[in-house]
Amino acid sequence: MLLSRARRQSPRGDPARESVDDCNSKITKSEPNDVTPSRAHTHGDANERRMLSKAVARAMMLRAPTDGGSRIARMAAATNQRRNATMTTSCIRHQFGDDVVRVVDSHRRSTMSGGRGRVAMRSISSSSSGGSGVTEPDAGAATESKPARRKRVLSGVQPTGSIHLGNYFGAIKNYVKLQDDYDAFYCVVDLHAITAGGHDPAGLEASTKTSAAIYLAAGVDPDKANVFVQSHVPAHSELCWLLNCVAPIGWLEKMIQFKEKARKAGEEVSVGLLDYPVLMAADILLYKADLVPVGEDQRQHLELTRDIAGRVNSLYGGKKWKKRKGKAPSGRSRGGDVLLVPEAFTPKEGGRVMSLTDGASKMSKSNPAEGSRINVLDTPDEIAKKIKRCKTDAFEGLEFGNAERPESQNLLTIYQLCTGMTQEEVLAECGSMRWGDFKPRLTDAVIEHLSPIQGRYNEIMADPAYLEGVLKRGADNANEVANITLRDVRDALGFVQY
Ligand code: AQP
Repeated sequence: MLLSRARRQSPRGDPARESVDDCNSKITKSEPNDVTPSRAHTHGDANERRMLSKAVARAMMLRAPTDGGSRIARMAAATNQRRNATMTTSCIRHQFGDDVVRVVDSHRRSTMSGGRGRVAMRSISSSSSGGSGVTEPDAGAATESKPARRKRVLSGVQPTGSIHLGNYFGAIKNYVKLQDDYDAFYCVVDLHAITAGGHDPAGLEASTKTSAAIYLAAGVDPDKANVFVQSHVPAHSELCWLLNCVAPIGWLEKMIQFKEKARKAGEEVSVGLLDYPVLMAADILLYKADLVPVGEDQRQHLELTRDIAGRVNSLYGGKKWKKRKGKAPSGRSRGGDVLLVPEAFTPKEGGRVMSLTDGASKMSKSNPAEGSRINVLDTPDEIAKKIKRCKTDAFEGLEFGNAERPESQNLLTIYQLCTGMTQEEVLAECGSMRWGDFKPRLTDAVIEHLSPIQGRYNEIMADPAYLEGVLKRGADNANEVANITLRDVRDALGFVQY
């Protein structure tokens, strides 16, 4: 994992010690002492935390530099063990990487199975350690102590109004799927929300909190993923500026979303709207995201991100960077790519949920017609009314894949997504139905799918301290990762840094 690698190589003092201190202070900042049951569930009980922290200390000892000798490593580990009575698994993952989490898990398993927490160990060469006693796990305990970097995913929704089924199926639902296998960063992109110009400040504030709460209610787990607000990580704005000076304006003027929105905004169109894809590129590139879950509508922006990253790499990376010799601030040697070129991930179904009033345009927050979308927080009555009035056609039966029937395609797809059925199952059940029979069925399916999300949403919104804690913790982790990239970009571009 990038973060742990970078931290280990940090030129600033003892990196392992520093990481733990940072993590500790984060936890004391963002986790109040009066842990509510839901928070206790999220963060584990005190015993578990103590076990984890012992294992972290052990893992750190295994990782301690071999040139300092085992005594120093053991002392550092013992000190850190005391300091870390409150470390959580996600904190360990972010600070030390997956390999340490694996050692921790292994330690925990051995403790739980009645042992004294002993992980099978073998000595490493005393010639390299400068003495005996510095150990590392054997194949049974941590053979995977040098795994590949855990892949990272980043995505976000802008808080410009109510999150609708398009945002939910096109983006948020995939956040939940990806959080188990990826190092996940999910932000509420509030800086994007003001690009239309003349926004309502109270609305932005409310929508930012609502959007974050919907992420969590939909199943994003703050113990697995970092959930944060984009503007809480200033590196987004700074990297955007640096990329602005790299991206040719012609690239931005070609963006379809800009052209469409600029046409609507007329003379009032803001510079921010034109610059939106550069800010999006900064969002993604800061985290060295391997994968970006987006709906179809954002794929062009993702392509632009790839182009911008490539341009930075070719203008400032490679030999030019290497020639300046020495190390970048992250500890890596100068040279090679400055930024990682990401991949888009668009789900097969749900990548493009269409408007209820026009099956040929996408469901969108900015459509002035409220009846064109179903919001995740709509009441059953609102959902029923919207579906009752939605556009249909005069064809017999219902079908997928007929270009002349975009409404049939869209409404069947929403049904499929809400029920979890396959296309074949949907067709078998509904293919011969008339609209009048299908609409109530679709209404029930949407209400049933959204009702548990709405229940969890209400609980989260009733506990503002919890939401604040999640967002602060997420921002702390995000700042740490983002600043590593930003400092390297500044370095590659020749900015003086102390
Ligand atoms: N209709 C859609 N179908 C599938 N995915 C969609 N997304 C948006 N609309 C659909 C995906 O949701 C994520 C967040 O989008 P956003 O809020 O950042 O902005 P957007 O793409 O511009 O979406 P909206 O809701 O339609 O906003 P407005 O009206 O302001 O344009 C993205 O991953 C997007 O692909």
